[in-house]
Amino acid sequence: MEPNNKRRGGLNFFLTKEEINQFNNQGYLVLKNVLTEEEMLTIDPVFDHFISGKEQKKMKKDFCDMSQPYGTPFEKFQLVNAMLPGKYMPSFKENIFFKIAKNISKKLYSSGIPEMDYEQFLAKKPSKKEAEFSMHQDLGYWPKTKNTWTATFSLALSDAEIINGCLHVIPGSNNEKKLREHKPKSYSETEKESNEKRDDSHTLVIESNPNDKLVYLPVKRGDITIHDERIVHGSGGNNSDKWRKTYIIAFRDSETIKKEREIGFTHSHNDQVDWEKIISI
Ligand SMILES: O=C(O)CCC(=O)C(=O)O
Repeated sequence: MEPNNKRRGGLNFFLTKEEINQFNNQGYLVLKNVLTEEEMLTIDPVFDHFISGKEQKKMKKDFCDMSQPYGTPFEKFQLVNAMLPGKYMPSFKENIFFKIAKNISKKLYSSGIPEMDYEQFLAKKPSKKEAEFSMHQDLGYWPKTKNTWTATFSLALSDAEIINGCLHVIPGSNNEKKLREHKPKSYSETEKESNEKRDDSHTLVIESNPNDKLVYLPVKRGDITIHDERIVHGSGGNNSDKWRKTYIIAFRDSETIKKEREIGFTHSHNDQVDWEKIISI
């Protein structure tokens, strides 16, 4: 296939009314051919630098495997996670994906000011069937704020399909009145009986509902998915011999971000947040 070399609307990506409605009603959107191949080549080296563990010492818990507990040695990683790359490499902050995603976020959120809240690199190593991202709603991870508006962008650096663990969502679950219950992920039967703490692994899990209808979102390199803060989603393991790589940026309301920062919440896994005390801010 020919690499992508153009984008609709240039830097100011064009969105149709139907796309905006789908994001608002169904809680997700897939956009094809968002970054050109030339632009993708500017992201690859930074992504690979982080995912290869070069900044691990500096990043502490921000470099981890989100399918396993903290402290898992790098050689055993399956789902490699690098939080806040722009914090650790400031020259990367205003990259092309950030600029395009910011423009799209303004079109999705016309009633407030969207700002970047956090970013994250995720990579599933080849042939790691346990490299799953447990089902969750993003809001389940965050302090409860009055305004929860969020658009989380995920740029495919590699093609992603069911076989290498592409994103899957439950369309419309964003409209459920109550957030589902999130519990820290258990790694063994013994742990299930003990009182696992969020500090042990960061990863939270929800029980699925018998009526849940999963929709897979396969994407090609340069495509993006966007999801909101309430949609139930996750991704499966990597049963292929190729990596799945994705770059995530979340935009939230500027006032919400201010509130998060006031309690020391920056989406870093090194944040010292007392989750027992924080209910809403
Ligand atoms: O892309 C994935 O595998 C999961 C990412 C995710 O859960 C998120 O961005 O909220």
